[in-house]
Amino acid sequence: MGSLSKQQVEEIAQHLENAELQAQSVARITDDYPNMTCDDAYDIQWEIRRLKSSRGTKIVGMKMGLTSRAEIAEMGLEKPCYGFLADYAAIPDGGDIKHDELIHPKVEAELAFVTKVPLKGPGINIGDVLRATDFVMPAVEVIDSRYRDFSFDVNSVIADNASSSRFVAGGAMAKAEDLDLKNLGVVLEVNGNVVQIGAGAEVLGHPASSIASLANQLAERGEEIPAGTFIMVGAITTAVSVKKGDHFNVRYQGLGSVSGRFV
Ligand code: OOG
Ligand code: MG
Repeated sequence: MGSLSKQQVEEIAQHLENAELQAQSVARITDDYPNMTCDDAYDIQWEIRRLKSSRGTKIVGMKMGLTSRAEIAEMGLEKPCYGFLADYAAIPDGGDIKHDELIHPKVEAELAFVTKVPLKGPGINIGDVLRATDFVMPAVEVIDSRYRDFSFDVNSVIADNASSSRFVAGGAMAKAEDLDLKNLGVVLEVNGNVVQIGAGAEVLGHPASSIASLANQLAERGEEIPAGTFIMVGAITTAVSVKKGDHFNVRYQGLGSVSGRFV
């Protein structure tokens, strides 16, 4: 159940989208709306999505966030959160990311699943996800909270489209059955230095469980994951702050690498 009026949802959505488009940080919205609920937060996120779509922006995928054990424990969460990917967020592998368009970006190593049939919750499990997966491929997410100092609580971050800002998909695709998704190792380098390492199990114990959670959460709003959806599962490494001039390269076990540069 939500506690905000339709008008409040629209105002907050506009406010957060302006912060994104102008690359200006704002205070956490829960400071002004302490009683807002998770449903309110998703109402705001879906309103931002509607605003963008109404201007012709295409939604090119979904992302999961707060999927690591550390984040779940730190924030006392029951489930991860989701957000959407806008067309302008896609950066080609090896491409340039304009730092000035962002507030305080961080990079995270992720994996993306691409579905071949619709996934409709409730009750979707890892097995359903693996059966519905066309292929898996590497992706690097650039997160950028619109909140001052990256300081947020779970409802603020959900409303802010789970800090989605840019993403780079690349490397090699593979069938899920040919990968050891839990053990799949990842090495994140910034400016040639290894700064984070991780394995797939960082994502809710198994990356496919993140997709199951997305299907089941979308079902609560009468939505499903359509066939052909690109979904980033959540961070395998801790997010690393980057500044203008930094370049990153992420090596994925058996799946090549993904790179990019902040200009
Ligand atoms: C929220 C988004 C986190 C992930 O992969 O866990 C996220 C944030 O920390 O800003 O994208
Ligand atoms: Mg992420």
